[in-house]
Amino acid sequence: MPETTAVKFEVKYLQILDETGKADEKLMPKLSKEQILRMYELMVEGRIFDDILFKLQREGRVLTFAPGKGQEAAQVGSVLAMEKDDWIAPAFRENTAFIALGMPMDVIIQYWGGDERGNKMPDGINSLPVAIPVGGHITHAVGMAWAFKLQKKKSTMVCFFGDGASSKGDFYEGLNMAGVFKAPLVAICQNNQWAISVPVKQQTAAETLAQKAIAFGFEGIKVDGNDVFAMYKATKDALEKVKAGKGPVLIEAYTYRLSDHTTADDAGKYRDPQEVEEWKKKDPIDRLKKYMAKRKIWNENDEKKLLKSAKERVEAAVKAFEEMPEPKREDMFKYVFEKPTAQMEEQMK
Ligand SMILES: Cc1ncc(C[n+]2csc(CCOP(=O)(O)OP(=O)(O)O)c2C)c(N)n1
Ligand SMILES: [Mg+2]
Repeated sequence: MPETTAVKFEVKYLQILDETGKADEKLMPKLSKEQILRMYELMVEGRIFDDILFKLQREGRVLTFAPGKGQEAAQVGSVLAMEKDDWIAPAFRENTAFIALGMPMDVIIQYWGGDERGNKMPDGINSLPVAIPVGGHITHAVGMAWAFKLQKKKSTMVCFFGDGASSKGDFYEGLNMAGVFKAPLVAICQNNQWAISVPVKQQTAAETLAQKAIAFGFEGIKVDGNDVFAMYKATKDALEKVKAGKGPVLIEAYTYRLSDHTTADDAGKYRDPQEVEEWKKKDPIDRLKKYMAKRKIWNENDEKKLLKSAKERVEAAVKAFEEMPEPKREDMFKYVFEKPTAQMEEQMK
């Protein structure tokens, strides 16, 4: 029997800003000088936040913390491409996305300080709470996106999750449904190469995570996740497509977790230090800085000023967090069920 091709697919890859700080002008999205500076400021602020929170945990001033070092471009680029009515569904490593979304840093720290009130989004912050169960929030995000469609709202869900989450049933169930119902969803898989100590090669035999979208019947694109311009453009294009009713988009942000999984982990036990060194050369912040220096819109004096002011902002947020009134002990029983069970009443007493 002669073989013919049933159907052919391709997965595109997008990089605009390379490791040397050179941008492909043909692909460059329209961004003002101010917007580019804002991207840089947010990425630097995210990194400083990360460094300070890591140290706070070591001093016992916050609980286990999940650092996002290395993933700043993936988060800032995508959040800045969003519009006012759009929503995010974060996993647990999206602190820089929160900062870019305008969430007050003391509230973010409150969450990591073990105070559940830090998971209550302030007015105007369109985000679901932090989702620790890996991949579980994908189905919620799809449900919400579908609801937006049924309610004829302009909003879109932007759902962040990791390479590890792509092995979960929630990922397949959620994205399959999103495809069938053409839910307004942009799914951003931050492939940071590791799920705690499990490398991405053990998550999938597929060449890319982006190509999984093909089986769901929508577009998947692989993007250099350490390139803030590419992440911005890919997200903006995806949002436009999704809002035009053309179905969801899956973006694989190809990036790297430069730090430990959390403060409870020691990545040195399972990762080759050489691999980390190679990825440091692709640092998203360094390459944007090189680009800005080339364009003469940034100098060492600007850098000094930013490092100082960003540190001051984070430190002020830490102080505000530490001065917050402590949560009431009984609150942990109050909001689990509509009415506490008899057993919970007894425990509370
Ligand atoms: C359902 C579930 N299983 C296991 C865990 C423990 N756990 C926390 S993070 C993680 C790995 C997640 O990897 P990935 O999705 O790649 O995200 P990353 O941590 O790299 O950002 C695991 C297994 C969990 N939180 N939830
Ligand atoms: Mg991962």
